Amino acid sequence: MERRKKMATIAAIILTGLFIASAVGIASAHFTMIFPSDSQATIWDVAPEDYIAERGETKTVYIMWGHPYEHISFDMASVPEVSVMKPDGTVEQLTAEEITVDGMDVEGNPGTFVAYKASFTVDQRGDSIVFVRYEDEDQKLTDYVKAIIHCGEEQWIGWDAKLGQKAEIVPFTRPYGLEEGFVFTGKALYDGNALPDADVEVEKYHTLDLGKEIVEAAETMYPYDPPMMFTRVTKTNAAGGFAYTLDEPGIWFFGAYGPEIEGLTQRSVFIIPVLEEFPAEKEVVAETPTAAASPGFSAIAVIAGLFIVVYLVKRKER
Ligand SMILES: [Cu+2]
Repeated sequence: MERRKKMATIAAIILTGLFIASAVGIASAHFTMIFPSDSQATIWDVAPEDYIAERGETKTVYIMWGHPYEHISFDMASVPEVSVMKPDGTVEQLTAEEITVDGMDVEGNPGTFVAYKASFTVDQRGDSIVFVRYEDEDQKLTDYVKAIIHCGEEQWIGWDAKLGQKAEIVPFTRPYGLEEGFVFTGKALYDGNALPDADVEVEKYHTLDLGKEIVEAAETMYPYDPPMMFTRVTKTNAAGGFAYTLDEPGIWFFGAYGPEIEGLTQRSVFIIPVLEEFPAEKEVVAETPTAAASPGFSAIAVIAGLFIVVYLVKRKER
């Protein structure tokens, strides 16, 4: 009896340990982030406009590994392969240069982390697709990531290109000019074929301060499962298609989980910059101060009109 109790206690300790370990590990989804920026000092202030370029501009993209929602960083464990496909379909391989970026670790402490950067010249109008392949043994993931750099008025050429990555998301929705509240639709491919019935994780990036604040709020409001708020999940249908509403402005990540190869899950990732509501609701109200726009005025006008009609009819009758 005594022995059985002891065994049960040991088992409970082991199980608790395993639970804590897994809870830390799966706090939310790791993503390979591609953030364009003018300088390393401003990478974490990434905005949708950073994914827009002028012709002739040199674009530098910073590649980081972490939890975008909580603003948690990890070292990149291997050198990412970085390339760009130009609007005319030509592919250029880029040199990934190792850098260190300031960030916050999984325990909430500040630290510096291994990341990479790469540059290219935007020499064509249209859409250049920056794509990255990154392997992480620790997370047992191979990421195939795409981010679109758009250049030129009405030059909506190239955003839906199929690159032929091992795992790839091809958008159905043009991934720029999107506002908060818009629905993003795309298709997940694996080896060029539709990836059916796959998990698609959806996560929005937060700056450090906002990340801390929102994680705390989620932990207070949903203590039974805060990460359910960090990482949303949808699935692909039989044709590999999926849809999700981008309900807030900012930089969004979609990751579709494919099969495992030599212990590494092959995942396709697509990054989408989302603008604020346009036109902003406040502006509309401010810019239309005429009384005619208010329903109250129209009602008064209708009633006044009726009185005039009744008056004219009565006058005729006399
Ligand atoms: Cu993670």
